[in-house]
Amino acid sequence: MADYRQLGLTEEDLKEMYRLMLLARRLDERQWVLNRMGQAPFAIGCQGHEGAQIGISWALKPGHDIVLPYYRDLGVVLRMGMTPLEVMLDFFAKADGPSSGGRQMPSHYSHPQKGIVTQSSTVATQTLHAVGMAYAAQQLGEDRVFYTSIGEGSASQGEFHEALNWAGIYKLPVIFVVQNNQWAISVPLQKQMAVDRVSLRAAGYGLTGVTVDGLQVLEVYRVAKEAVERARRGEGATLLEVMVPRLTGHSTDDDPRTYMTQEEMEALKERDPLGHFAAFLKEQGVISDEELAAIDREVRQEVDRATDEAQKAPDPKPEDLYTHVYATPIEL
Ligand SMILES: Cc1ncc(C[n+]2csc(CCOP(=O)(O)OP(=O)(O)O)c2C)c(N)n1
Repeated sequence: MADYRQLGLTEEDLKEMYRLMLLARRLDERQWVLNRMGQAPFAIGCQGHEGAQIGISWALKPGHDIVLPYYRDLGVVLRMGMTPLEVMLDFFAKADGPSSGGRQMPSHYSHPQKGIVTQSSTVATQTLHAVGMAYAAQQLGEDRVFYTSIGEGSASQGEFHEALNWAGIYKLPVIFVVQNNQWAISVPLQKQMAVDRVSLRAAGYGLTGVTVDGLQVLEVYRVAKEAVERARRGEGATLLEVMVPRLTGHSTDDDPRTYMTQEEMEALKERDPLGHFAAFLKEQGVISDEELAAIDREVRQEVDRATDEAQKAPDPKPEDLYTHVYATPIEL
């Protein structure tokens, strides 16, 4: 991996990056367990994508830049300042869930104060929203950067191509991230596109295109930092593809054993970014086994507290069912 000092990172930065990756993982694992216990209807996770998500979002300025994430972006929204409690309130569809007060599906993150814009369930539509917002920011003379992300399967959607085209014409400050885990539910990459890199498409729209291994967290950060700096200088958008493993099924409603072999699923575990990043930090003398264990203990406690508090929080009131749905209130 790249030399972290040359990238302007400190040991504290690296530890915080690791902690956020682990927090995303432990929250995600908890959501799957709660689903299997029958306490939540649906979970869709980030497991395997955490290194890519933290590497990229570390290059953004929380509180200033805007993210239009997709459902796997738990790491990104934590980096932007969403708390574990907020994540779990949303997960249980509670009244105080910041994303929608219990109206949206889980993992459709939204938090206006923290610069997080909700996605529609229709994949890739957020890429056009990012372009529209970036165009407005450009007209206003702001130096905000807009992050938006999708999976490689969603790169087949027309919206994505329209978004790239518009961003190219107007040199918009957008980072288009494609988290390439090779699968769109059960459809493999080869059935989605005739080239093996989504980033190749950048050339057709006049954008910079890069593919980077999501296991190499610092390399991901380096490339993202360059993209963010380019965007802030007014030099346009980047299509940044990160290669990641999907360590779970597509969602809790999916059974990957129907389309993947046991060997294929086992092999993916070799590409778990958490183990790789922990090993790198140890090798660099940044962290010890004791510190890693302490971070894990603290993160597990944080997840326990968030889960307990969110479970006890009030559900939305039935009389609020039609709020924001009809202009004229409906009598129930
Ligand atoms: C336009 C549209 N078509 C189909 C779906 C159903 N759907 C939800 S997620 C998904 C797969 C997306 O795969 P990919 O973009 O590769 O992302 P991944 O989940 O693998 O990270 C599909 C087909 C949808 N939500 N929207």
